[in-house]
Amino acid sequence: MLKLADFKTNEKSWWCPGCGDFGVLAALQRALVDLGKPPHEVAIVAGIGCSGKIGNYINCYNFHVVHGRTLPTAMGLKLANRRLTVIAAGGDGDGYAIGGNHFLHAIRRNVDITYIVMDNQIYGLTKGQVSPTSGVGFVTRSSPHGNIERPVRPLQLAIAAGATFVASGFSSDIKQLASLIKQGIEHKGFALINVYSPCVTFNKVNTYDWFKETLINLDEDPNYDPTDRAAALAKLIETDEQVRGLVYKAEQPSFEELFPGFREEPIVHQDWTMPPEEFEKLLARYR
Ligand SMILES: Cc1ncc(C[n+]2csc(CCOP(=O)(O)OP(=O)(O)O)c2C)c(N)n1
Ligand code: SF4
Repeated sequence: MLKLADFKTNEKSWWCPGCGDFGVLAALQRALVDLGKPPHEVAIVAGIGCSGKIGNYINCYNFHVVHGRTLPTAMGLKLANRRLTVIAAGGDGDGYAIGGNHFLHAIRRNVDITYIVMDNQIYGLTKGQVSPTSGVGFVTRSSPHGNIERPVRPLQLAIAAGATFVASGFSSDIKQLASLIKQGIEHKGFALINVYSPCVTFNKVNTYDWFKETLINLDEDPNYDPTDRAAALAKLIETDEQVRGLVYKAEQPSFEELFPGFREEPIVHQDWTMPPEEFEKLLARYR
């Protein structure tokens, strides 16, 4: 039987006391224990940012990749060995600014990975600049007169781009977040879990108390139907994405199921060796 301790490392935490990312780490570890996934069957691909440190604190395969490149790396891993549970994780800057284009295409491809974005509406690691999810008027070190750009709305963007699983978590509700992560991992295809994860050092506006007051819990609304795409979009527009819970879910074939080369054994278990003379012939065709 797996225990939480199986997913812990001895690495000293680099996060500020009170950082929302602690809750995300705890929820992810809880979800993996509950799903009975042993550490050697799990890989986490983490981006650059405070949030990207999460991979150091969880005992499984960990790839700390170049800023904004979590999703291509995670998709490559999954396609090479689809027996792995692959989690991509990073910040709102990592995912929606420099990695924004990959975000759209990962959704479109529907590779079976789970993407956890720790959304603190600011750049934490680089000490408090505006991020793509920062609100209008937000005063930061890079916007001293208030942010004039309208924010990206990741949940609406994901649904509009064809996402098959979209959830919104809050890092101080570890129970709900662990449940959403579990559902995301169990979902066949790309699963986005955007988590409101306060940066207590640089963001004094979007605090724990602020989220507690504003977030509407969709999981507690008996009239909310997460399989209704139009209703999900309408709810996100109406609430300006101040929601938590399962937002939208649809069944669609995943990329691996559709692509003939991946239907058999995972690539890492297939024999790809080629006799040297055949390899030379192949090379000659391209000279
Ligand atoms: C190619 C590249 N551009 C810029 C940076 C600088 N940089 C490091 S982390 C980061 C943004 C961090 O914000 P976010 O992704 O929201 O993560 P957080 O630290 O808030 O968790 C930036 C711009 C970098 N490391 N690499
Ligand atoms: S700077 Fe912000 S995001 Fe980074 S560890 Fe500290 S509280 Fe967390």
